[in-house]
Amino acid sequence: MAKKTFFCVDAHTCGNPVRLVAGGGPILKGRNMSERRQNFLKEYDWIRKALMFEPRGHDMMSGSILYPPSHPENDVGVLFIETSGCLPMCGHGTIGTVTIAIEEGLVTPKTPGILRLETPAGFVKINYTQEGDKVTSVRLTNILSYLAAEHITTDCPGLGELTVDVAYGGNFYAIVDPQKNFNGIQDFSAEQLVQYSRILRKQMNAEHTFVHPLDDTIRGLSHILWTGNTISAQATARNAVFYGDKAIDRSPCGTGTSARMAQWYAKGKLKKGEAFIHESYIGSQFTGRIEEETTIEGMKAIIPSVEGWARITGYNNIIVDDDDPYAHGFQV
Ligand code: PYC
Repeated sequence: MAKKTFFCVDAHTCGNPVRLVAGGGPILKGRNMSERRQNFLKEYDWIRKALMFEPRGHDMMSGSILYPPSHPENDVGVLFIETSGCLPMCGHGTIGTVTIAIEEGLVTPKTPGILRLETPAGFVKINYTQEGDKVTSVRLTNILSYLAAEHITTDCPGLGELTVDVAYGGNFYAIVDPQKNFNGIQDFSAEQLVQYSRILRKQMNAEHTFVHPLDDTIRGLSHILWTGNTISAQATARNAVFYGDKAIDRSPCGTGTSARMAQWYAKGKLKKGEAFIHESYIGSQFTGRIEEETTIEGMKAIIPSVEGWARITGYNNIIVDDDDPYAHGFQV
């Protein structure tokens, strides 16, 4: 009978969970985090399922595992685990992971206040601030983000015809702005958004192929970003990001914010340096900015930054015992 113990530090980033596996994670093969992600998916995906799904996790659960960097000038590598799979990049996951790693002394940065991170999607630079032992804010300068497709029309049962854009910010997002048949997320309950998102994602992935032009291991539309009226007068925009099978991100979603800034930039709605205050479904906020203007395969692209905060909620020694019929989690 095999019994494995994982020492986890739990936190939340602006309301969305982050479970950092600080002990018990597997040693992975691969020259970089992208190759290690493939190795994890092939040989160790049961760990993700056990720690993310019920009964040890829940629909919104999301986490990370730290690895030594593959390049000596960097500080650490991060693998993102989630109910939806192993994401190439996760913004709220990064903010939570950095907060935990610094506060708990899991990583010693070469330069205080800066962390050089390797993620499966590429290099991400972190600037963080501290007051005493507490990390008070984390700003990540994300991977290149771009608007991948515009005005895709699809018929969503229950909603009718929708016209959506697809943008990449570390994951591929279908961005559903107000339509002729509805005005935004304020018209729906969270349950309705989840239900429509599932259908829409399946349908769009069946009708179209979304592949990163420089890394074909990053493929498929994984998230749906719905937009709508803001709650706070200070916010630039609000979203409800769907992931996994039942989750609406409680944070404003870092890769979603990056994707949406890339969409706004391509449409001339956001300029380099302007603050983009993105509000989540529950009203928490990230501040985004376009740091650099660039191109990818002839398309307009940006290097965005996203800033937010996280808080540690507890320590968790999680046991996964083979004699438990639900050792590797379940979904209903
Ligand atoms: O913050 O990038 C993000 C994210 C992805 C899925 C949930 N949150």
